[in-house]
Amino acid sequence: MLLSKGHAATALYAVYAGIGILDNTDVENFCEPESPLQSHPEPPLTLMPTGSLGNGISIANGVILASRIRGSTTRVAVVVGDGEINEGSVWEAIATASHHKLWEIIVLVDANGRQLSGPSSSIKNMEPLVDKFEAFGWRVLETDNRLEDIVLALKKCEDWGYGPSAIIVRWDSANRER
Ligand SMILES: Cc1ncc(C[n+]2csc(CCOP(=O)(O)OP(=O)(O)O)c2C)c(N)n1
Repeated sequence: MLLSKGHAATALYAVYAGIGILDNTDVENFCEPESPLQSHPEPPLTLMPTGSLGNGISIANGVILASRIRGSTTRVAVVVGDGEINEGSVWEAIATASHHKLWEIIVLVDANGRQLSGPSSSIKNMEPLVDKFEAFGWRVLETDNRLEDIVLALKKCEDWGYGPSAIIVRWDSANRER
């Protein structure tokens, strides 16, 4: 799993605590000067720092291609923000994944309709997202942000097996700006 929107590091640290990589004391020291838990994920605890937005899909592409060269298979899920995808580098990576038919990648777009300084639609509107991903040769699913629905969508992507998949995670029906 790759958290491309690194500013959501607290969610990542909660997962680390849940799977036993951290204990609760570590989590309580969040952002203290000597803590390994800073506002963006950092090595050595997290292999790849992602505080600078727009890099996660490229990193996942590299991980998958390197695995293929080694003769193994690595599946990578990447969480990106709907503000983050304003970055041009995201779309270069999306084109690269379809060129190499990277069926091993699943991108989850956290389409919460908000970013740092306001509504994503007024800062730089990237809708219609489904059409855009499909134009790049991706298979796209849309779901709401309930955990069980996201898990269901991930399972559907696992069965796909041909090229890259994206899941647009909508935060409410009003957010479907198509
Ligand atoms: C390359 C880069 N540019 C700008 C920023 C500053 N920045 C931090 S969060 C953010 C908004 C991200 O919005 P979104 O991806 O929608 O995430 P959300 O606010 O929904 O968590 C920006 C622009 C950054 N971290 N990296």
